[in-house]
Amino acid sequence: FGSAATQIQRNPAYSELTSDDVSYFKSILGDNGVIQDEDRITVANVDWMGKYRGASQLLLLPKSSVEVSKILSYCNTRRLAVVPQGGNTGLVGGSVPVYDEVIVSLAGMNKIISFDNVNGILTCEAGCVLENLSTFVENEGCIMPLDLGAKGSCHIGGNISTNAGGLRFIRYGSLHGNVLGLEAVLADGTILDMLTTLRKDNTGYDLKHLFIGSEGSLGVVTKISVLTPAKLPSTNVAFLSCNDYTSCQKLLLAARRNLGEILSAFEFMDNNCIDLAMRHLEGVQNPLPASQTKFYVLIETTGSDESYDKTKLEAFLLRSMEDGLVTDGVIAQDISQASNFWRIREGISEASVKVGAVHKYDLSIPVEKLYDIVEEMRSRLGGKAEVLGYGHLGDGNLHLNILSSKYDNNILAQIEPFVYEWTSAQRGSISAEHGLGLMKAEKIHFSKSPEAVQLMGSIKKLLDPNLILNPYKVLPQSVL
Ligand code: FAD
Ligand code: 2HG
Ligand code: ZN
Repeated sequence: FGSAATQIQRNPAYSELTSDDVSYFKSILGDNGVIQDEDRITVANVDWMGKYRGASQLLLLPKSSVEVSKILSYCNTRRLAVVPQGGNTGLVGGSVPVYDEVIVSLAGMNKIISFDNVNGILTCEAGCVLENLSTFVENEGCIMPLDLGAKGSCHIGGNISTNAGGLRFIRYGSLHGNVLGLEAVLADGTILDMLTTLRKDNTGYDLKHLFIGSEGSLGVVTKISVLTPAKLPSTNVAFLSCNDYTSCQKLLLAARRNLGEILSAFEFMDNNCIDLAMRHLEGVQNPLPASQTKFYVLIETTGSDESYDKTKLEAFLLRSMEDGLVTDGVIAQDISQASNFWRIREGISEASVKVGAVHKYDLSIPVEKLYDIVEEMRSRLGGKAEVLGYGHLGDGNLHLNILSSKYDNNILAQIEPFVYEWTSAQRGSISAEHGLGLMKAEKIHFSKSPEAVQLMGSIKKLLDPNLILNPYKVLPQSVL
């Protein structure tokens, strides 16, 4: 399993599932909430990339926070390990069992609870699919503060548990800012109600933040309330080519200065990404087929005045061409062209898994240095694997994808620990937005001090003393 390969042994402190356990779960969830069907279990045991595979025999589908509470309280007493699962689109092996952990899926908790359209505050259960929430709030004149390629499957609870970034981060910022409140169930079954809908609330420690980005290791998120910005009437998308990485950086600076308040996305990809997308994504067209450049940038603007926004974007592009930052470019003339541009950018992940084996690194690196690691990796691997660089340039977040036809330990040995050491030397982050999961639990020290990791271990042990929640993930075994 490539970088998924873990040397971690099953923790013998965990009990093995018995038929009495299954009977208990049936007594609280009914037969429909207790899944043992092999096909359904197999799907839930394997991650989106087909790279991480667990051996769970049980998938539970609670319908309420009380049911989640009963499940966890029982598992805690019995010492049955649990994996909380949302849409199972995570990219670090966090959402699937490592061994025989019970999978607790939030898919059955998908109700919208309320929408305050004066303040744009949505309250819903954690298992709502992001795209369904987007459709719902758009009908109310708002948008979700985050958007990502996995929107059709990922849950808002999964987004919060990974603190997902995505394509709107540059405009609306992190979920730490947009999530107003949440409800979480602790390992012992305590239901922690922090489901406020207040913009300002400085009463004591803001505990909800512990659950944002903790990847199911501290509790199961069951309900959330989130700010939804107003849906603005004018959106424009441009697809541009740049000859070199320095031009991409200069273009970003120019976009921040000149597009200012209407800039809503600034994404970049190298030409290897475009080649890959053209090879593997059905129905997409290269927006700039004649340009033989190394880099492509997708810029989106969102504002309230169609003609003002368009004029502003056109003037920006003209100036960028005159200044030599952009060699070619096109502004989408209709929705289908705009979605073609986005399909290319959002489809890179999907295309990457079609090659066979993929190693994904999700790095925060100062923008000036961000592409150096892609070039260094290419020269290290010397053609043994395909190296792609793309990501959320506006947020300093690189997605480095290394593709080969099958997993090969020699390739992996060329990549790791080099990629982590390099990132650490730049004081970057080895997990910008995807989390640590199983893949990087033992690598956390590349981005966090020993003291910080120790404190994380203490928090984990305080909230989950029997370590039943998402074992082997997020934190190194040494601090538990
Ligand atoms: P899962 O994959 O099911 O779980 C992820 C983690 O959260 C696991 O550790 C799991 O145990 C935990 N978890 C899930 N639900 C809960 C819950 N209710 N309570 C407690 N813990 C829970 N990520 C980005 O940040 N930005 C992107 O742009 C982006 N684009 C993507 C595009 C594609 C095509 C794909 C496949 C993935 C992408 N991702 C991206 C990664 C992934 O989609 C996100 O991490 C997403 O937030 C995961 O949500 P999920 O519901 O699928 O969670
Ligand atoms: C994206 O920005 C996602 O497309 C996925 O975060 C990145 O697949 C990846 O490496
Ligand atoms: Zn991303």
